[in-house]
Amino acid sequence: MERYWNKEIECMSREDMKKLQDERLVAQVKHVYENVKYYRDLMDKKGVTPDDIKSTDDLHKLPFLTKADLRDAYPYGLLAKPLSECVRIQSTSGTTGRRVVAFYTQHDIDLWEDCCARAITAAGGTKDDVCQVCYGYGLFTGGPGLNGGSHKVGCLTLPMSSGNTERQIQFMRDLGSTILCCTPSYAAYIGETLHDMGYTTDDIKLKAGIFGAEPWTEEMRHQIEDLLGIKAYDIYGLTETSGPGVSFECSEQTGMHINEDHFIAEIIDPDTGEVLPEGSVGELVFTSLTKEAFPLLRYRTRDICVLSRKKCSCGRTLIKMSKPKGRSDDMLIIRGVNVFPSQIETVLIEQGYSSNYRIEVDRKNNTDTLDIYVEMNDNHFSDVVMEIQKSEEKLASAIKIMLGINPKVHLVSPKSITRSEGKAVRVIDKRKLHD
Ligand code: DLL
Repeated sequence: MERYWNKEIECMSREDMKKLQDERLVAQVKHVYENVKYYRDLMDKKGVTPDDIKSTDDLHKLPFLTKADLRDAYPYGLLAKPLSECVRIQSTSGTTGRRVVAFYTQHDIDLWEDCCARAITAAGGTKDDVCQVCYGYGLFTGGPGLNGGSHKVGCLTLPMSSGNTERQIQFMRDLGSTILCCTPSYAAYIGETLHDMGYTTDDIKLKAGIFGAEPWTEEMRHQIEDLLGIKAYDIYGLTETSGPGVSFECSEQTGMHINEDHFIAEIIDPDTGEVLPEGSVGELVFTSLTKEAFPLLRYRTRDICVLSRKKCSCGRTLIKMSKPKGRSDDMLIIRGVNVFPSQIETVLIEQGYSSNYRIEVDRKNNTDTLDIYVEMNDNHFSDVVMEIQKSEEKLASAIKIMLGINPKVHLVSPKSITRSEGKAVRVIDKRKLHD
């Protein structure tokens, strides 16, 4: 039986939802125009005033906000409430050269946690569950967001944070955790460690996992489900829009429902900025309707996906987004061909390898090179050089069929690729180092 955290909203008719969004958008644009000089200047430059925005049909008139704007306005330039009303910041790690600092009023935190409560409920969570949260705590939004959602639902919450994997498993066993929240790469690592410690899925009580914060394929979903004996649900969000819980999967698992009472999603052509019709692949843009302290309007996420209003068997009417293929800035262009790491992951898992791999791109003699390091597992393990070479060639040709370019595959010993406890870093583009 499908459970809802807020059935009235999650199953609201399209007509009523549009009315709610219209009202909220008009008020939000006014709030931002009056309180955020940076965005007011962008609107003035475009010749748009709050009076021009009468409903969501006028959304396209508003200027976009980009990561570059966030950098320009860092740290306080997009703040829409006095600091005295803000109670928290969260931030990205800044490893990709961008540090985003987001601000929250208490009301913002309540709404954010409510979105996470919807995700936990959609994954079957109730107050009888034991929810182990192994996303990082601290500045990263994963730990605090799911922690808050879990409290709201009334689960017994284990605020583990990431790391110390054997201890994670000990707690999981001792306390009978039923829901696991972490990145998919860490879930795979926990599953692998469980089996390495000599346990099976019969030794744990997990039933569901809520995994997100990084791209992961359907193939990886099945692998994690088998390793942990659970149903694995996707969850999406970004620091700029509060954190996890912007969208979440239901039992149908054909995309993530976007919490449309809080966020309007658009898909645009990343090159021209043109709004594309439903069903088109493009860049996801969010307008937050209810955030007080850090309300971004038409924020370009760089995430590439598709929106769909197809009727969902779970009963929710909220629009769905497909799994992001990866960010447009994650896409590699190798010898002129667009390559998403997720395409490589799909082939590896289909061919019976694990999700432990590393992609290295370089440029030698003016030609791009693509090296893929993959761990052998028990099925493929061999110390006969000829056999290893044969497996490498077989895998390389399967990847060539997917990508259209030839990689060099290197099979390496089991457990030789560093495991991830948070967001996995699987791509090393050495070309950037040379440029
Ligand atoms: O990763 C928030 C989050 C925490 C989401 C826990 C889900 C679970 P950031 O660190 O700001 O925030 O990174 C946001 O991560 O723009 C996507 O590119 C990527 N991302 C997040 N969730 C997914 C997902 C958090 N389910 C960026 N699938 C986003 C694919 C995801 N990519």
